[in-house]
This record gives sequence, structure tokens and C-alpha cells, in this order.
Amino acid sequence: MIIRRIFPAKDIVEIHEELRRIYGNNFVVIEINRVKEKSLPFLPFLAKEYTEVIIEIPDEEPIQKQRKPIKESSQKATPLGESSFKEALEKELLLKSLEELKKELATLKEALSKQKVKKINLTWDKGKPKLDKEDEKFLNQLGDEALNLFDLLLEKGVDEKLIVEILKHATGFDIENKIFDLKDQPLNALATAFEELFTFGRLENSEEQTIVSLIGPTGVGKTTTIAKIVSNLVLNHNKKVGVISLDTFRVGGTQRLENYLKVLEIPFRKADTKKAFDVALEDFSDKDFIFVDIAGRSIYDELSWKEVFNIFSSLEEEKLKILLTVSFTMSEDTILEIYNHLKRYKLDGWVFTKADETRKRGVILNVLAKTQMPLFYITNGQKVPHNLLVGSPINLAKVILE
Ligand SMILES: Nc1nc2c(ncn2[C@@H]2O[C@H](COP(=O)(O)OP(=O)(O)O)[C@@H](O)[C@H]2O)c(=O)[nH]1
Ligand SMILES: [Mg+2]
Repeated sequence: MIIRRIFPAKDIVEIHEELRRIYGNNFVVIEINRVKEKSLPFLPFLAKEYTEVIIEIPDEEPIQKQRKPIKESSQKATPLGESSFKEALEKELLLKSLEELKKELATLKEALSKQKVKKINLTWDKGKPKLDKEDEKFLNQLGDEALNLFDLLLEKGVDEKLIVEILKHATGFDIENKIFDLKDQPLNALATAFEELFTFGRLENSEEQTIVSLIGPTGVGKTTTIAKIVSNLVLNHNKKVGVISLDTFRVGGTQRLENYLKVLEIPFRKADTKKAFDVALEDFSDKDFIFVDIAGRSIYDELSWKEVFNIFSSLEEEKLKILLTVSFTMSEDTILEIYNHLKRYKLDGWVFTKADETRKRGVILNVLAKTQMPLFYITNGQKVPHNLLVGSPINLAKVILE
């Protein structure tokens, strides 16, 4: 007698065992076929295989052995009568597909939670970071709003690879539509991503006396920015501040700063030697912050940089914050060249000036990602003290979207 049996499971050994349990050793397998089940209408993306087995047994039907109940029966190969086959198969496939979906979700959740901990670190000394297959797959699943943000960031000059990272943090997976779309309004979604990807520095939270200096190219806005920051600390945070200028050899180099500080009654000293600098520090021992204004100089003027850092040499590392000041109008290459050259000394954070002078402000994001140095301030105009933004995720997002 020829019998046809169908098993949802694919494992031949399992099927064989099951057949043996029913027919003992009295059967011969004539044929085994893998049959592709057309997709179930309610789960169109799942096409499943099952196994058809044709066996021959002696003409007298053996008495069904007292079957032990099969453990986890719905998961194991179960021989079925023809009539109930379809129903049981669908049930089994549905259970399995739900199980798979659950597993997929768990993996997705885990991957997302891991991303939160990790700050970005793009290798940038080997040229522009490239997109890989996974990035492209992700981009293909973006919703409209996320795609708009992608275009905007690209237009602003942000590296593609970084945009992908930003969007991974700014979007959530919409299970129903199977797309990644923004978690929130673009401004908030971007700020969330920036918070997770970059670091931000704050001066006003410092408990101890802090000495702050802005260094960078001539004309970038260091002196003006110091005037803005000290106003902010004095007027909004009630801090005691003193300013020392080492920019003594340029005619009129400090006049505007001096006049401005007078109005705010912030004490000001000039120092042209290390000794004079140390005396000024002593005078300001009661201050919460001492700002040191330095003239700009070529990054390759080694001797002159040594002189500058020598002046700071007697200070404790943690007391001193050196903020590298660059402008939004500079190219990424130039900014990174300066950073790369000066990081051998001591650098603690970024100040980006002149956001008002260009619309292509995305370079700041590339620089923050590639250096992982905290952002302290952004300036966006010549007006003292108004055109100053503290470096925060939301302010950075505003500057990018404006
Ligand atoms: N448009 C614009 N100009 C700025 C900004 N910050 C500073 N400046 C101008 O840049 C010029 C050089 O500024 P200064 O502070 O002397 O630069 P320093 O040589 O680095 O000390 C001045 O004319 C400032 O008014 C800014 O955020 N936006
Ligand atoms: Mg200056």
C-alpha cells in the first residue's frame, strides 16, 4: 500500500523517526519532495516549504502504536491526516512566523540600544569614510521626512557616512510601513542625534577656578568671542571674571576689548612676559574664571606656540581649558590641519565663529565626529554680547537647520 504523508518540518531525520514511531520498521520511503507552500494571504512575505513523503507499507495496515505525546508538538514534525493537513500547516506556519518576527524585533531593539552607548568615531585620516552595503540598505528604507533631512545635510556639506549615522539616531522604525522615519520634528530629532553622537562642553558648571584661553588663526574672532563669553558668565551666571591679554605687540589689538570690559567693570591686565602673567594670575586669585586673550599666529610658527604653552606650563592641567577657535568660513581640511597640528599641545574644546557668514555649516558636524572634541560655543554675528550660542545639541541643530 502506498501512503502519502506531509510534514511541515524539513528535517529528514525527524521525519524518519516519526514514521518509525508509527509504522515500526515496516516501511520503505519511495519519494521525498520539498513542496513550496504559496504564501499565506495574511503574511505575504513568508513563503514556506514543507516536506511530502511517499512510503510503501505492507498491505495490512499496522495498528497505530500507542503514540507518546510529542513534546512541544506544534514545533516538531507531526504526521497529519490529509483532511486536517492544510489547517494545521497554516497554524504551524503562523506560529513560526510570529516567532521569527519576535526574534527579529529583539535583534533590532538590541542593535538600537547598543548604538546609544557608542559615540561616533569616523576614521578620517584615510580620506572620506565610505558607505557600505548596510548603510545603503538603511537609506533605502527611509521615509520622506528622513529623506528630506538627508538631502538637506548633504547640501550643507556633511559627509554621507555621518549623515547615515545621524539618521540612525534621529529615526525610529515604523513597523507598520516598514520604514525608518524621524522620531520627532526635524529640530528635536537632530538634537537627539547630536546629543548621542557628539560631546558638548560647559564652562559655567566648573567648581574650581578655571583659566580659559582661545587659540586659533588671526581674525577668526577670538577677542570678540572672549568679550561675549565673559559677559555671559558675568551677567547670566553671576561669575567673577578677570581677563589677561598677551596680545600686546599689535597696535590697537586689545583696545576694543579693554573699553568693553570697562563698561562691565571686568578687571583687565596686559602681560608680555611669563612673570607678568603669573603676577596677573595672582591678582585674580579670587576670580571664578580668568580669560587669556592671545594674538593669532601661523600654526607652523613652532617657536611662538611653544612660547604660548610655556606661559601656561605652571598651571594644573584640569584648571586650564584651551579652546581651539575656527570659523565656519574655513574649509574642513584647513580646520583639521590646524587641529592636527595643535593637538600635540593641549586642546579641550571647539569654538566655531561666524555662523552668520555662510549657509554651508555642515562642516562643523564632520569636524566634531572626526575629532570627538567637545563643542563649547558657536558665534553667529559681530554683536557683543548677543551673538553667542553655548554649545548644546539643540543650538547646534538650530545652526544646521537655519
Ligand atoms: N560676521 C561675524 N564676524 C565676527 C564674528 N566674531 C567676530 N567677528 C569679527 O571678526 C573680526 C575679527 O575679530 P577678532 O575678535 O579681532 O579676531 P581675533 O584676531 O581672532 O581676535 C572682527 O571684525 C569681528 O567683529 C561672528 O560671529 N560673525
Ligand atoms: Mg584678537
